[in-house]
Amino acid sequence: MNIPFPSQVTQNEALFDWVAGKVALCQPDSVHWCDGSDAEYQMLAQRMVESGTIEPLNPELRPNSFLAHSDPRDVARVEEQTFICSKRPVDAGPTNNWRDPKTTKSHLLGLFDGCMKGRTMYVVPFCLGPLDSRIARIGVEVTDSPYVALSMRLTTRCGHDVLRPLGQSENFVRCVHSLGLPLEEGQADVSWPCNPEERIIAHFPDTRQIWSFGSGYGGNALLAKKCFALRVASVMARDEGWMAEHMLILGITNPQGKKKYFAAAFPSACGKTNLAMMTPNLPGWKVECVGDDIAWLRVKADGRLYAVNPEFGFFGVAPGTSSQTNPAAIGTLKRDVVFTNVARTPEGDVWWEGLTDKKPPHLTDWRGQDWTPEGGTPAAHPNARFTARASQCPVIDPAYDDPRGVPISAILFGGRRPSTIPLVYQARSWAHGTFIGSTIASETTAAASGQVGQIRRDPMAMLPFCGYHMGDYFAHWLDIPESTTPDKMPRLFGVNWFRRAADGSFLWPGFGDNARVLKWIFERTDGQADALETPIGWVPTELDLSKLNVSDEDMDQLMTVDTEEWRREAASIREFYTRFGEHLPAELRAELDELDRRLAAS
Ligand code: OXD
Ligand code: MN
Repeated sequence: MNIPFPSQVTQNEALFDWVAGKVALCQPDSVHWCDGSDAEYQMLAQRMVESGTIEPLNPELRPNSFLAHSDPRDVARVEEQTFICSKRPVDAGPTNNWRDPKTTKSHLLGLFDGCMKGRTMYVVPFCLGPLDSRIARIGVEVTDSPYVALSMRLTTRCGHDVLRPLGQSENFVRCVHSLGLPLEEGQADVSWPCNPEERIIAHFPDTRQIWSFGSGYGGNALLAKKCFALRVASVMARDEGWMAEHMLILGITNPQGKKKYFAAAFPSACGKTNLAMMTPNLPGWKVECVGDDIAWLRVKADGRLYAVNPEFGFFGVAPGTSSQTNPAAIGTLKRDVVFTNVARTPEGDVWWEGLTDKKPPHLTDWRGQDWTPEGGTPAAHPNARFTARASQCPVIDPAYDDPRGVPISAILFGGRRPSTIPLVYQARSWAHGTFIGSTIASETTAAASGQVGQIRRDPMAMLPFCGYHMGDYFAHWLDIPESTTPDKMPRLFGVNWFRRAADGSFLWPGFGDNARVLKWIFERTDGQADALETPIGWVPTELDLSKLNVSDEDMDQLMTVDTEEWRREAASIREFYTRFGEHLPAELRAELDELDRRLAAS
């Protein structure tokens, strides 16, 4: 087998040996080493148009853009088939599925033996974080999916450019991915190859390896994203003293031109992309996007916490995105986009639920079937996605690719909570904020397979993404300020855009009006806006509600800290905390005891 090593760009023997080993194991018909060029992008797209995986959209409406329809069995992350293969079960902790590394590796070697027959192996070197930043880390993914290779091109810094900073280093995360459907001689391919019966996504945090088999969708297959930038990176961050978090990063400028950066952790499909690119409904305020999903953070020599976005593009949830809810996303999607599982219009453009107020009379749905509104089924899958370069976002922050990162003034924690949690409240300290982050809960969404709409606790929005024992992860959070002084650390806040009235309707308009909450946070980080102390933290005495149509009663309900509801909440947190046993840091138990005491006194 001729492996096209790019010897003109690198002589890295460890890399060549590793790739050669994977070629010998997977036995592809050919190997393509991705250089990251535009010509390569076109070649990959062309191959997939020919195989029926993607179809071109109308170039006049959506230039250089494509639509993929996945196999209906392969539409979301599969948490129950995702494993952390650390040495001992206790290293993975109670919130992860653990598997023994030795037996899992031999199972994988069996699955991967000959798994790429009849296909091309793509070798994708990629860099997470700006190329020359100290926090950046390199990975290499081998995959038999051109869809994955093309999506990696849109969402990471990848190709030959990455081989220079890698140099001769053996220090790269090894990512092995296969659709798990080899082709026998003469066997016809299907448009979305996958193998749901044998699906497995296995992480080996100790040896920094990721092996994924049987799925071609999103976080299961784009191994740079959830698998590396969160699960494996969280272990690296613990070992090296930094943080890998499921957070957006935004820049916010006030009417006087003062700029700050905030990070915010929300579970999947809770509006991170919308918040990160928001158009504020407050005159003179501006929001710019550094990242919409993942942040790597580290305390630097000046004592402040800095963040970079390890990614280089967006893999966003399409349904619900419109020029009302997220005009900047709509601007991002004008051209050079890969859509997956949205509907197609007769004119050759895309549509999804929420894109327009009125449903089109006739579409081809995400399953490729004729669709009319009367049929009552969704035209786009609820976890349908768009994949696009970050640089295309009309409000991309000028510092999004700055190797120095951006200094963070506030961190927000949120989730979908129909009751109990007020619109916004401020933690009393870093430890109290860590407590708030460790207890966030949310209604489950379509981003992962399983039941939608159940409330589950999702600490720091990392429940599916923390690569080690969650109790130790809490301890790591508590340790972060050790190298600095508390006044230099970001202030921490809880938020809830999703509180509902008795009739089930949302009390808060959300989207651009969330700027009113960001304004209060901005001013709090300057020690300015007024706040009232409650048993759960500081809440605003007032928000800027100019030109907003929300009744006083609704505002009261949004801000209410109901003692009875909170007693139940504290009891449920106490029960949740029992899962972590002796790994739960004493500081968090003390925070919970303090909350109980304050509630009893109120
Ligand atoms: C995502 C997710 O794709 O969180 O970002 O599921
Ligand atoms: Mn996410």
